[in-house]
Amino acid sequence: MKNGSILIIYTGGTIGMKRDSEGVLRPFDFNTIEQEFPAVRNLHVDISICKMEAIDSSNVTPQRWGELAQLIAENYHLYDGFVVLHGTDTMSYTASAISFMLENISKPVIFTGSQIPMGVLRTDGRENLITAIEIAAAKDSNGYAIVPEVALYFQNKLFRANRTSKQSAEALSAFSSLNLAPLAEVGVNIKYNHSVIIHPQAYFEPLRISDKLDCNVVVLKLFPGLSPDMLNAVLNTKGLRGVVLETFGTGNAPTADWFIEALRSAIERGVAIVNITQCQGGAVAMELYETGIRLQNIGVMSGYDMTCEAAVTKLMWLLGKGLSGKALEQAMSNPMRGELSR
Ligand code: ASN
Repeated sequence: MKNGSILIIYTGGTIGMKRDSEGVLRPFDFNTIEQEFPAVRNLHVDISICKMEAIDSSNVTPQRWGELAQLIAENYHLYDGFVVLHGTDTMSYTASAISFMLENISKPVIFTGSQIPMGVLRTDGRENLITAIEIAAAKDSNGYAIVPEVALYFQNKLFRANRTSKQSAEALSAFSSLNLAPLAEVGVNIKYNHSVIIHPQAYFEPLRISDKLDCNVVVLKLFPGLSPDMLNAVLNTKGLRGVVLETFGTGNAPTADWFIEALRSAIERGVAIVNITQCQGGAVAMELYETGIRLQNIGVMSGYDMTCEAAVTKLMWLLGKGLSGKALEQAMSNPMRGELSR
């Protein structure tokens, strides 16, 4: 008997790449993945495969996130879970965006990929794919999905997708989730961390997608030496609606008047500014230092412990829903998909 049905959605990335005659990694025809990797057929899970145009994930666009969300929604009633094969470079962005765009999710959507191409003997893609399928199909004794979330599986760890960042271009443990414990750790057994996994309030609510994103947002990373001209050039970008400001430490920034005035004037023009830390772990706490209090006083919103990937996709999503002012600030500062701790 089969243990469930899974749709694997292949979007490209190293997991589906081979070297061409010049040694350059290029996407290969998806149909060969089954020849490369027949073991997927031997799992006790009904597996269907669906292919989007294979791209290097550095070419991903918000429009593609919409297409992926639509694809999951169209197939949602047909499968017990989904595995999305995606390039690692922007996987955390895509997976974060999808976590916001899918509303009322009660089935697993597990992103994975690899650092070493599937066509290479020492590939990490094999284990990542097999375990991602197993997790996507896993059910509890009542028949409910064990991980009814958008998650990311890589190198023995399952993370909440919108808590992850790509941390290494070299290590096989390419992703980190420094502000949230893994949803599962994989050794001889798969050990689920049940207290961290989010369950839907109602299991049988239909899935809805909200795929309208407002992309008039920018990520601005502070560094000593940022000039007034550069800052103003960014903040005066035509049509700008939101800024994810990557600040120092616990949300600190220069107190210079030119800096504060530039931000204040952007906020007055209706630009939402969200403060996240450029540290990999920890959270924004603007009340701690004068260098944070000045931001708080002019209406910069706290992004708490959100990753940059979560903050930028959440901001696109909320602006796309038409939120602004206090409603935007409230939604930004509350966990909508477990993306921040408060
Ligand atoms: N450049 C690849 C991608 O993100 C990297 C990978 O998948 N490991 O598509």
